[in-house]
Amino acid sequence: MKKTKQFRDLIHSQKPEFIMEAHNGLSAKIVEEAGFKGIWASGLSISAAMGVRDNNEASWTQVLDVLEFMSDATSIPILLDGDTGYGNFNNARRLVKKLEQRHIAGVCIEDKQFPKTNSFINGQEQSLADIEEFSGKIKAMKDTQTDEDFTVVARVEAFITGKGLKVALERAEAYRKAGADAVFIHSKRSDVAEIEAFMKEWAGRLPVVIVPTKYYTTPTVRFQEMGISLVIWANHNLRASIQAMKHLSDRIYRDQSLVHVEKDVAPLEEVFRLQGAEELEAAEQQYLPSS
Ligand code: SPV
Ligand code: MG
Repeated sequence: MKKTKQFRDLIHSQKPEFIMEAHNGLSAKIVEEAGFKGIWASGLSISAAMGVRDNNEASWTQVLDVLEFMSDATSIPILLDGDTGYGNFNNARRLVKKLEQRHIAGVCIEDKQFPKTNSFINGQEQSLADIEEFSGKIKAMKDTQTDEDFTVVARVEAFITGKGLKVALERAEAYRKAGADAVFIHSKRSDVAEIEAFMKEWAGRLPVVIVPTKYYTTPTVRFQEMGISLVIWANHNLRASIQAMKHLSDRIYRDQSLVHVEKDVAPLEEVFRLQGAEELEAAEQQYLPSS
């Protein structure tokens, strides 16, 4: 099945579905092998893996290059965290064209200003995009896609910027009218109060996506009760790799030896397996002249 259709089915599933962050070809492959039905190409994680900030310091074509590796390495759908769309409606619609060419299933754009700042950094000081301008951007993206199953998710940053439920609902409704396929409602509270309030009033007008990074203690069953369609575990492969790499580098630096770490790292055979070395060996048999 096309990746776009796979993703469309996910967001329209009757129960919450779960997708997992990846930030390069390797982590994308690991997410697929774990059993996830989709991948979140996180802006935070991709930029952090490049050693830059989540402020559009990496150019959109650099992000596209990473995505291409992620898409080639996997067969499950990828939802790109497209930040604010990297410009105005024109930049955003060109993004859609390029994503479709790379078999990316959908893109999420957030209603903030370019260059964006991560939602968990000084959210109160961040300003929202003009509602009309952002709606036009969504419309342009939907008008550009050639695959009817390509998904555009509209991310509402009202709560992040200190605005209340009324603003969140007004914006979500405007983006629905503009043609968005789903709404991502974000919150930086450690409880689920804002999300719950939104879900009550929203009443299923479009599928809703959440990222429970800050309210991670909320039992997953509550998301089901609220009618959430898609839960994104947004940055945990990146954070796990930071922890693991720091620990390992410190240890090897101190020990000046590999003796104590060998048991803690993936065997080289596992690296080769993940890279698909076996397939190349078989292809060599088939295509190289035998000596
Ligand atoms: C990301 O993963 O880059 C996101 C989610 O946009 S968050 O960091 O929660 O804003
Ligand atoms: Mg992001």
